[in-house]
Amino acid sequence: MDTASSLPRRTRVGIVGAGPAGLLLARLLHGHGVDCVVLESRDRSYAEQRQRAGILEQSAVDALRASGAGARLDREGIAHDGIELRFDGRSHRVDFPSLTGGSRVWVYAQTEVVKDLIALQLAEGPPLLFEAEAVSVSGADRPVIAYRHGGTERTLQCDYVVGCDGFHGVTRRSVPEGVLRSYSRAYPYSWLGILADAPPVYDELVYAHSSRGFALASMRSPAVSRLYLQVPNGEDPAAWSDDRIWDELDVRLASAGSRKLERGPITAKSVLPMRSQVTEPMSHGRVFLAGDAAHIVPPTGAKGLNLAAADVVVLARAFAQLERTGSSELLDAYSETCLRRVWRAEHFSYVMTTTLHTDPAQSAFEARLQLAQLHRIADSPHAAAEFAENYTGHFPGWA
Ligand code: RFL
Ligand code: PHB
Repeated sequence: MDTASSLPRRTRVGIVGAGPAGLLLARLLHGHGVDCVVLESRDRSYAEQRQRAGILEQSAVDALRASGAGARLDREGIAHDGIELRFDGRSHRVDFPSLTGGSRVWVYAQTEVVKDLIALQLAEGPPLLFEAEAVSVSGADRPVIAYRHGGTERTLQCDYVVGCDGFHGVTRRSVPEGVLRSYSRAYPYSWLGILADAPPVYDELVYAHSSRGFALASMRSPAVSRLYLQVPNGEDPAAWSDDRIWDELDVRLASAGSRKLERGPITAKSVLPMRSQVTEPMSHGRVFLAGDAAHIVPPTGAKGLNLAAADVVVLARAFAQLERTGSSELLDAYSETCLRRVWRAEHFSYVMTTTLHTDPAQSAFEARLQLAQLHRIADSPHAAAEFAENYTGHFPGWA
């Protein structure tokens, strides 16, 4: 694939970006016999190492299995039947299966999802080019991707293009001005995220509201913890020594009778800003947007990767219908179909974020409202079921 003559010049579906959305879409299209090519601006190891999401909904797990990339996930993924909310000196467990009729989520890192999909794709196809940066997508009816590879600018003629190139990607920016609407919100805080070689002490994820700010205890494996602290926007990670991080986590995660974290070497430390953003519609002519290229959520609800998977499942089904029957009915409905789930997740992520974090400008009254909302989830099975359906992505009656 790397000599100039063997580079693809045309394809049915050109996919920009080899994050989870682009890779999963490529595998699903391949399974349906739809020809496609994936262009990724970074190299393989960068794409595989980027630390991000950790929680998969059942529907994302099902899609990964359908793509052929479910074997290691089935061996190493950890099923979680609930999460713990800590606030106001108490701790409350939300039990997913009993509240949703059997739903649960899976802890399996995005890095591993991406590794599994890349390995499969390099072994079985479709073509995947690393260090191939799309510089523009032109023409809505017969789109052409211009990209840079090996120091040369090349083109890929496509019947369709799917921009899976994340929030900063080029596909959305290539759509003529005035076609797309954008809705967004910034938040007055960020997350300091760490990875530590320390066994998680809690069996499930712990989301903690505290007057000092939000904290989250998550995990990557039985030996590796993933932990987050709310910090001010623009915070320098260097201002946080390892001891300061562990001490602050202990204070914010403390609740009556809870265990202290086990400490270990911190192997990664970064500050992540938060935003909500939705682009509508998620298509223009034969150019489609999927995953973070179309929408961003703050990480609190663990929805970003799951929304990306949900988008490409809809798209793959639509392309399969087009290929099989010539009908573009599902493709024409793509944006509308996806936006329903997108806005549901936007709302949940927003509510969860604003309920659990301390806004530096918030009044004492607003802080009491946050606690009232958290007590409601703890006290009412209806409120808890609403939370559990959203968290697991299980919505009765939805296709
Ligand atoms: P990605 O993963 O950003 O991949 C986009 C890919 O496109 C490439 N690219 C280009 N390639 C070619 N030409 C160009 N011009 C290109 N421009 C960009 C990029 O190099 C990259 O490889 O988007 P995708 O595939 O839509 O996937 C979205 C998810 O990565 C994202 O939503 C999640 O990580 C969000 N998220 C979480 N989601 C969950 O479902 N559960 C979680 O627990 C969860 N935790 C998180 C998260 C995101 C976080 N951060 C970093 C904000 C935790 C954190 C801390
Ligand atoms: C993670 O493990 O990285 C993670 C888990 C849950 C979230 C966000 C991130 O809500």
